[in-house]
Amino acid sequence: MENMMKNEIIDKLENMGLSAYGFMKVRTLEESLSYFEERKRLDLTTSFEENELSRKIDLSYEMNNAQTIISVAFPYFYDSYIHKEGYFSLYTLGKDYHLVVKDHLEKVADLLREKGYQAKVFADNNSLPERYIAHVSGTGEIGKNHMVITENHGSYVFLGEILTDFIMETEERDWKEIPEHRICGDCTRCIKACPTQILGSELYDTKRCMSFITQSKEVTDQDMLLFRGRLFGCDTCQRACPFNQGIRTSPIEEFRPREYMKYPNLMELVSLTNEDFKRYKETSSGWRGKKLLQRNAMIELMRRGQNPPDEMVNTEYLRAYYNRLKVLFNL
Ligand code: B12
Ligand code: SF4
Ligand code: SF4
Repeated sequence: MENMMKNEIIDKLENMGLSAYGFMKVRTLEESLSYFEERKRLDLTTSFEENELSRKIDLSYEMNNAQTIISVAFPYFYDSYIHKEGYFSLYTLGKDYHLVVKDHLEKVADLLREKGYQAKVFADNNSLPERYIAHVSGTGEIGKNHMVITENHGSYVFLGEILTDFIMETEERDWKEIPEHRICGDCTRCIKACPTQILGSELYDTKRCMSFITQSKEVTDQDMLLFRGRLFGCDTCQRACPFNQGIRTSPIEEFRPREYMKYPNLMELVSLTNEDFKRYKETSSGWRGKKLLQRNAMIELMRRGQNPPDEMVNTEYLRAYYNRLKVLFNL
């Protein structure tokens, strides 16, 4: 019975084109507590992650009778094109991944529910340490850029999970292997490429990641100089990675890049209306709000020496950045 159910789950995932997945027993991650405490003590965390550590290490926090976690990687890569006049990170180009991952996982969870088991799905909307789970369950390996790298799709994958009360056999990897980053060997390309030079240690300042900085409401002048075309997110350490060269494209049609995301128009973005913003909200670039996209587009526009017309700079928030950018870029 146990194996039949597990095989059905595996068949379902494979039929959806998902080849990287794994299974892990639900438990308390005693081994992670001091690591997470040390990161907090050194002020290396962001407000985007779960900072209540008792939740983060308790894998049953989201479902108290859970026995097994199914970890699944969702490939999103179509191509690595960079638009010269400002670009969005590759993960934002298609439909919002939270919705896509959830939709796919619900179909798998239904198999369990049909047999009378409970199943709850998650995608980046939870306290679960998703990469840790992906490593232990065997979904992928952790690179020196801290990304989960999969065999067929490199690190251009999202992670999702199913928690269930169904007990499954698991083959778990030792968590002590994480800091060894064996998959990388002697390679240090991502460490060299990182614009803020935060990689190279297990204790690194995630607040200094350009992905976080481009998604922050307040940005310093010094950091605005580091955007260099980035409109939302950062892919530099992934673009540098040999495991992302020559990978297969995503089997998931919803992740196909939308034209307006692939070839953004900076003037259009600065003058975004609420109506226009709706189409960005459908992607993974919308969750921080309209004004953040306007600001990021304005940073790039002004870096290129162009002044947006006065009527475009129509909110106090944008006006404040406009004034700072004028000084920063001598316009
Ligand atoms: C907060 C967050 C961010 C922050 C901080 C990123 C970071 N490096 O931690 C910011 C905004 C900067 C960010 C950026 C990005 N993110 Co993000 N982010 C998250 C989030 C919500 C939490 C991550 C977290 O807890 N970070 C704290 C660090 C320390 O943990 P971690 O690296 O995730 O996992 C490690 C620890 O748990 C550690 N660990 C645990 N116990 C122990 C014990 C010991 C002894 C040791 C040594 C280690 C250890 O092992 C894990 C692997 O190293 C997750 C979703 C989730 N719920 O997990 C997505 C997530 C990690 N992000 C994701 C993505 C796609 C990105 C970006 C690529 C987006 C982009 N293009 O801009 C970048 C990548 C930047 C990078 N190189 O990491 C994906 C990653 C998929 C993958 N293939 O790995 C996730 C899993 C979301 C998802 N569901 O798909 N993100
Ligand atoms: S996403 Fe960018 S800033 Fe963040 S670690 Fe990678 S290269 Fe560095
Ligand atoms: S670029 Fe090199 S060091 Fe960095 S994750 Fe990829 S293989 Fe590892």
